[in-house]
Amino acid sequence: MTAKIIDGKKIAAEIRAEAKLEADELISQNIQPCLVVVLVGEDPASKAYVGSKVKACEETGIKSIKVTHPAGISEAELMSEIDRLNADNSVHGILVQLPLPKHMDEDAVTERIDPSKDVDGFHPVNVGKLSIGLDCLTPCTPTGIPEMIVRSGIEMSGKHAVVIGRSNIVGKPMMSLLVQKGEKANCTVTCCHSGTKDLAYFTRQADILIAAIGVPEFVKADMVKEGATVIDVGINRVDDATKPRGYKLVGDVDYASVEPIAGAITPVPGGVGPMTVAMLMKNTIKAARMRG
Ligand code: L34
Repeated sequence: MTAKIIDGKKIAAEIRAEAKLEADELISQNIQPCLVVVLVGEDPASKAYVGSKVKACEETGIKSIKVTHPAGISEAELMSEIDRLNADNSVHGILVQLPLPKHMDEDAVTERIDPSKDVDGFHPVNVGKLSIGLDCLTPCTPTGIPEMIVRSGIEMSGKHAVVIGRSNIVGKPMMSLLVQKGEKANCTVTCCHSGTKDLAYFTRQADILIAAIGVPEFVKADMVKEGATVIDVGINRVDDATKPRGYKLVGDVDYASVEPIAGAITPVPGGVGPMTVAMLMKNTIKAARMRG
């Protein structure tokens, strides 16, 4: 059996097209959706991701403002910038690209953003709302995952979803989303992490296996049940002298060995990454609607 390849790039393009229609509608009501992306420092991966976000905004009709700061900016300066953006009624979404330089407290910065402009869904108010099933802004990466599964014709309701990883950005919000009622959720959910004993015992029971560990090619064929849907959240840059950029991107799943066993699988690149950016467009539109 060969797996169905879940084409994140294609599904992301569909979602951006939907977001464009919604943006056009808002613009016709004299609301110009506007996202501010704040980039601190020179991390090459962060620069690339922010670049994709700005490009997606252009395509979608969302106004984007990219604010860049040197790595040495003080936390106090960054905080006052966030305060200004919070107070600016023409700004609907604020995203501070992570990771931040070591001298900054990422939690404090995240909490400074007005929850109604928190298009990352990282603010504790949004985390809490998600966990009790209230409508809110939800983190882009995990929010894109049920979208890509369901749009690939795979049912989620009643399935056993196993998430590997418990980060605040992916693992934990993924658990909250999957356990909710609804067509794009309603799963039985297991969370595995570095403290899990006999990890493969759990992962082999997954109908839907979501790998968000941050270890290149961690998930091997013997950890996957035949026919499972495998979602690879990892984006690891691995040195490769044969590539023009000097590195290749690999996921947290050993694609070559897992693909023949899986029922469906997401590639890296071209899987979860582009969906993250597309869901950011949706969140920005949602934030613009909420505020007007
Ligand atoms: N605040 N920080 C904040 N919000 C986020 O949602 C993110 N994330 C993660 C890192 N920091 C963040 C992103 O935007 C990861 N991430 C992200 C965004 C886009 C892509 C990957 C990760 C992406 O477009 N990936 C492409 C390939 C990119 C490449 O060639 O390097 C892909 O096809 O997977």
